[in-house]
Amino acid sequence: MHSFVTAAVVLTSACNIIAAPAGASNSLLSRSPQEESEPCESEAPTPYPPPKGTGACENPRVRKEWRALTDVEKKDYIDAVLCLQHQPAITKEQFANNSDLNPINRYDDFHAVHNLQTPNIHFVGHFASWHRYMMHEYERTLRDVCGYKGSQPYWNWSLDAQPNNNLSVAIYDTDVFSPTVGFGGNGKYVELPEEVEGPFRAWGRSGGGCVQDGPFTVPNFHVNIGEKNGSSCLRRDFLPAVLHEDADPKQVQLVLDQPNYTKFARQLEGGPSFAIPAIHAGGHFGVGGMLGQAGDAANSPGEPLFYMHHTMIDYVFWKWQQKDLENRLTDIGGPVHYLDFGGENVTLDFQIDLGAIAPPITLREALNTEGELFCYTYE
Ligand SMILES: [Cu+2]
Repeated sequence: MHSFVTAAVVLTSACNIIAAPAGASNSLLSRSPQEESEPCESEAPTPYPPPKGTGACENPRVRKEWRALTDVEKKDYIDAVLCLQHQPAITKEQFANNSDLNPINRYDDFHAVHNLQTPNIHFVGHFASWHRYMMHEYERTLRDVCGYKGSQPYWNWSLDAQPNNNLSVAIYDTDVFSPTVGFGGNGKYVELPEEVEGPFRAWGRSGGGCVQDGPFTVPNFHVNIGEKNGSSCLRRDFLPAVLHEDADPKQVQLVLDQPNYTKFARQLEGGPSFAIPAIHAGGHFGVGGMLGQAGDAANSPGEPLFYMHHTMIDYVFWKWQQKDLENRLTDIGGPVHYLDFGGENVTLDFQIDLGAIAPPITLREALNTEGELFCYTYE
């Protein structure tokens, strides 16, 4: 048993989102969390999550695709995300001596921890498990801290991909990007500053500035990590060509067809070059392009869609495991260090952690979505 178990404190719901006043528009855009959320009374933040489950995962929570949620469920989720920005950070101490990362609120915690660990959690054998753990803790925080009753949803981009029509913007014309029942749309178009280099200059980027509509505009939502001036707006820079190509159902199938974990992980993440499509890259660059947070490896959690995208990645991971669960609950491999294929490999005892958000767990624990630690499934 881990030592953190005894130190854990169970949080009760601390943040009650009050219903919009009579006559208010249904639009999330018109809502101001400052006015309508009860200031989420902060209890002493707990450094660690509640104890692990008592052993059996009897009623796994079901994670669903965004469009399978009712409009009320969609709104509950988005309200809970906004609520995180009104809760005090629990990682302040962890970053006390790090002048680059100043988490202010509970949303920033995840962004800051991801930023710090970026060199150690991408293009490694524990990439999928680390992000699985992050999604789990984000979901748990939405529920425990912000009173969210549902499960973490995902965005299945492959439902909308048109790889043969890859400049079409229809992939963004869904409830996921709706200003009223989704995450809002593109950023305002801005010219690319000359000094910005990257592989996507010629791919038809279309935004780059602050998001214009939906719930995550200023002043309702701020990005407080990884910004030159401390705090900024959420930016998006839709790049349909890359999203269509990477979100192609054939790409998903290619990942699912891999015979062992090491091959699965390589196919999932692709390479650091973007010449070859990879499903993980699509959600990032299709939304963040060159100037949006989603396209920045370290700072992509500044984009609320990051969690929808990475839960989709986890869904693919889960689906791959389900094809041969008996073996795949213990199949792991891939490098300990960034791109160090051929070097030391991770094992089931390898540990991952989320800094001050959550304690170390082993990959053995992370591989099981219906075990002692995680208890969820997908539909
Ligand atoms: Cu990441």
